Order: sequence, then structure tokens, then C-alpha cells
Amino acid sequence: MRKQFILSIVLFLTVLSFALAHLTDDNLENFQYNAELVSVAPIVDGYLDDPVWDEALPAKIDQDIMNGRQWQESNDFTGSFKAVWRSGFLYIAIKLRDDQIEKQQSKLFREDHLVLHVDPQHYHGKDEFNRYEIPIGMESSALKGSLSAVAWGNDGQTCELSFRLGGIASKDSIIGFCIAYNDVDNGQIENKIAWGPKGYTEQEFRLPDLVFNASINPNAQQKLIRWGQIKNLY
Ligand SMILES: [Ca+2]
Ligand SMILES: [Ca+2]
Ligand SMILES: [Ca+2]
Repeated sequence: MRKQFILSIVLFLTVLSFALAHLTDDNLENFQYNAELVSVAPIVDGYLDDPVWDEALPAKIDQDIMNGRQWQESNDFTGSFKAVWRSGFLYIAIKLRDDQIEKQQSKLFREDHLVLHVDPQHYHGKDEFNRYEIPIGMESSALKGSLSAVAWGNDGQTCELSFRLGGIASKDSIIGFCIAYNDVDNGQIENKIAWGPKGYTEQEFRLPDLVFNASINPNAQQKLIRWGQIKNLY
């Protein structure tokens, strides 16, 4: 009897820990970033001093996708990002802190690098075509597909990117999105930390949502801009 009791406790704890660490559909469906429409686009120069970045909400890069657990902020790695949109472009600002920066190595797996997924159709999931691998400090040679600009600042601690998405960047559109940092310390990949829901791992094929929000009324904005142009005539 006692043995059975212990066995059922062990079973219960196993199921519980699996449920806590495992990605559920609800976790993924309820997880999203709301990118706001802004009236002035940020300048992609690697420095996050544009006024729009003060207003955008930060999202933590704190899901350890090697083991599906939450990453505890430490000297080893801390990161966050923000996103806004304007005139067919999605803009991303990233802040990183890493205790050992490994850059300009001959192989990608020996360099600290960002891994982004941007899936405009939101049905491909993670695939090669929507995957962007960007080593710290790499700018024009990182460009491909819809990634139209990359700039680093503050010795690789800040980064700005823009994606040209055309009509997809419009009110209430939803795209598949993920951002991760592959942390190379002492010559090898030590950590992979992402923005993702509880239980999210690198094996998971599905992507979280990024929603194009427009809290400000675009028509009112356009009227303001037109009014500004009229005023300039006088
Ligand atoms: Ca900037
Ligand atoms: Ca590190
Ligand atoms: Ca590193």
C-alpha cells in the first residue's frame, strides 16, 4: 500500500514537472508581441535613442530553448527587444548583455549571434527561408529576403533591424516571429535564449505571434502630416 502511495506521488510529480516545463497550445496561443504603429520611424543606426523606443514596450529574451526552462538573468546573458512599424516596415530594437563576446570568427557556431524568424504568411513555421542568422557586428552582409537593414551600436550591446514587409505591415496583421541569442562562450555555444512562451524549445516548429497594432488613428496622423505640409507653405 505504502509502495503504491509513493509510486503515485512520484507519478504525480513527474506529470506536474512535465506540464510546467512543457509547451502547451494555450501557452503558445496566448503569447504574442504587439508592435505599435508609430508616426515617425526610428533611424536604423544601432543606437536606441530614437523617441519611439521610449514608448514601445520591452519583451524579455528569457526562455532557455535548449531545455525549455525560464532563463535567469545573469552576467552570462540578459536581453530584451522592442518592435514598432511604419509604412510597410517592421523595426526591431535589441539590447544584449553577454559576459564574453565572441565575434569575427570563421564559423557561425563560434560566434555570438542572433537568430530571428519572420514568417509573414504565418504558416511556414521555422524554416530556412524565414531564418536570419546575424553575428554580433555583422551589418550589410547579413541582409537577405525581407531583412532590409541591420546596425549595431555600443560594442554589440544594442542592435536595430528593419524588415520590408509591404502590405503585410498593416493594422491587425499577424506574422510568425521569434528572436533568439546563441551565446558562444569559451569557443562553443553555451546557451540559446529566446523570446518565447513557457516550455518553448528549439525543437518546436511553430512560431509565436507578432501583431501589428495601431492604437493611434492612421487617418488622424495623415491629417496631421498634411496639416504640417500646408503650414510649411506659408
Ligand atoms: Ca536608432
Ligand atoms: Ca555568455
Ligand atoms: Ca558570448
